Formats: sequence, structure tokens, C-alpha cells
Amino acid sequence: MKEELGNMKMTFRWYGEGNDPISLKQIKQIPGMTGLMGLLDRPAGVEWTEEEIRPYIEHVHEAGLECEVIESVNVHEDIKLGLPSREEYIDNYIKTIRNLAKYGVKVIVYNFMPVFDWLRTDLARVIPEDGSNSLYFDEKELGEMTPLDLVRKTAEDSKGFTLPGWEPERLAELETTLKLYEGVTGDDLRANYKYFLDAIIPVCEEVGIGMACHPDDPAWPIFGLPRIAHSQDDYDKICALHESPANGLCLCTGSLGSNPDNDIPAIIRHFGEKNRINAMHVRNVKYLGHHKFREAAHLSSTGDLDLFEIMKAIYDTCPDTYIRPDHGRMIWDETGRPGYGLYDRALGATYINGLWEAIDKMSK
Ligand code: DNO
Repeated sequence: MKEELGNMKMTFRWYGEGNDPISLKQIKQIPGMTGLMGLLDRPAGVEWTEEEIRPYIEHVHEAGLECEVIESVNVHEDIKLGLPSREEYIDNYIKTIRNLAKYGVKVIVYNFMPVFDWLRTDLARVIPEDGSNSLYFDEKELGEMTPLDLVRKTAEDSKGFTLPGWEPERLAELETTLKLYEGVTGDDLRANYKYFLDAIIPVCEEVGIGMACHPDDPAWPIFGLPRIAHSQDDYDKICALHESPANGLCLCTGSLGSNPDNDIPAIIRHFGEKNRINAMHVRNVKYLGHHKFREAAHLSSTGDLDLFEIMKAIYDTCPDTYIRPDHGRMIWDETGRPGYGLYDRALGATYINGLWEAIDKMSK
């Protein structure tokens, strides 16, 4: 966790040299950008060694950027399922935490979603108003697809880019993994989660790392799998599994906000006041019907979330957090990783910084 208060840090997600068409130089040129939510392309369950971490972090520093947040260190399915083999994977997770801390990492973003991370039914739905495109979800379309169909479609639509949460090794064993989840309830998943947190959080406290659990996206159960992180109540339970500021959230406004029942500014205030927000993903969504939405530009008036109220809640209750402008639309003929182009995320960062400056000056 960061030590200084009242000093939000704007960061950018980057997929690494050769894996991201966006360069560190371009990221550095976005006004107010302090660093990355960075990642190493490692499969879930392995130790990230110092030999791998050191050159990566040095390379980011050479570009004039910080790397105090890693997104994500993925949690192996055996940990979520509570299988005996979890011991080895938890050991590796702990070694990774220790190794990352040695190189200045303060926050690790991760999730505890079974099998799938985020889900969409279209990665490039054209927005009729302006001809740009963005990620889109319609549960009716999902209803006709099996999990395997969805994986195939997502891979086809991803334009050759690996998508976060859709790493090939995770999906190779999809059918077997889905079978293992049969009969696993939300309470079972929470019990396995507690086992994991009880093992890692004391280490995080010792080395000064805050864990940041990302919400289910979309914010409701999918394919009958247990999902336990899509409401304030869910997160209250997660926080109670291991009481510590190191057991915190990555509050993603667009993921939680996919469900209009979630009052995002109120949820930020609730957990910000408890010192449990270790990272923020800020973006907007446009509701199109029941369990149907598309991602919008960050500007409040283009979607259904109030970004001013969101930034005000952050400013008032967790002003020291790390923020990244989350998914953007594809605009200006950019081609790239769906959700993770340069232009719209840079516009998003600038808008968020503008809101922050205004709130800060108005508050003084
Ligand atoms: C999607 C991302 C998620 C997030 C993970 C964190 O675009 O926000 O994949 O990185 O859930 O582990």
C-alpha cells in the first residue's frame, strides 16, 4: 500500500514489450501518467522469480514510469477449488509476493472468479452514434452459447491478441475445470478463499503489499458457476474473511456498474472509509436492457455512471489509491487489443485527471 496520503496515482495497463502495440514512450506522454499496472506473462500457479521481475521493472523505470502495481498475479484454479495441490501453488504465490515487494511493488490486483475472468458476447460492437466500437454483453446471446462456444468466439474476435483472463493455458483444460466446479457453492468458494487469504495476507503485511480483489464482470452469476464478488454485501464478506487493510479491493466501476443495482459512489465510500480500496479501475457503462450493456466513453453523459460522483467518493475516502482508466472504445481507426487501445484510455485518463483537479481546487 502507498504510504503518502491524498496523492492519487494515475496508471495505465500495459501488456509488455512485443505483446502490446502501445509503447512505454506513448504511455509516458499521456499527461499525468505516473506508472503502470504492469504484468509479466506467466501462467497461474508459478513463482515469478527475481530474474524475471528485475529486468521488467528496470525497463519500465528507464521509460520514466513507476511500476508499483501488478495486474494480475492469477490465482490457480486448484486454490479456488481447495484441492490438495493448492499448497504448492500457495507457496509459489507467497514467493511471488516477496519477490515483487523487493522491486517496489505495493499492490497486486487479482481475482477469485472461477474459470472465467470477465465475459462479453461481442468485443467490437459498433456504437451507432459515432461509429466507434466497444465491448458489449447481452445475456440473451450468451444463453444460446456453451462456455466452449464463448471461448472460441472470444478467441476469434480478439484479433490475435491474448486477452487478460483468457490466457490459452487456462482455457486448454476448460471442460475438466468446469466439471470440477460442479456442486461447488459460493460458501465453498469463500472457504477456499479464506484458506488462501490466511496464508498470504500475513506475508503481505510483512512486506508492505496490498492485495486488490477485482469484481466479477459482469456483476452476476454466469454459466451456473459460483461467483462471490459482485456487490457490496459480497465484498463485506470477503473483507471479513481476513481483517486487514492488505486484504483489499480493486474497485472496478464498470464491472460492478454492469448491474444497475450497485450504487458505485456509495460502494466506494463504504470501502474507502474502511481503508479497503487498494486500487481503482475507472470507466463507464451504458445500460441497454436487462443484463445487456456496452462500454461507453469515460465522460459521464455518454454512459450511465456518474464519473464526477465516483471521483468525489475516491477523493473523499481513498485519495491515496492507484487508478487506471479502464477499458476504452476503439476510436480514430486504431486497431489493437479489444478494450485496451491507446486513444480512448488516454482521453479517459485526461478526463479523470480533470475531474480530480476540479474537485481538489473546489475543496480548498
Ligand atoms: C479486464 C480486467 C480483468 C482484471 C482481472 C484482475 O479487462 O479488468 O481481467 O485484470 O480480473 O485479476
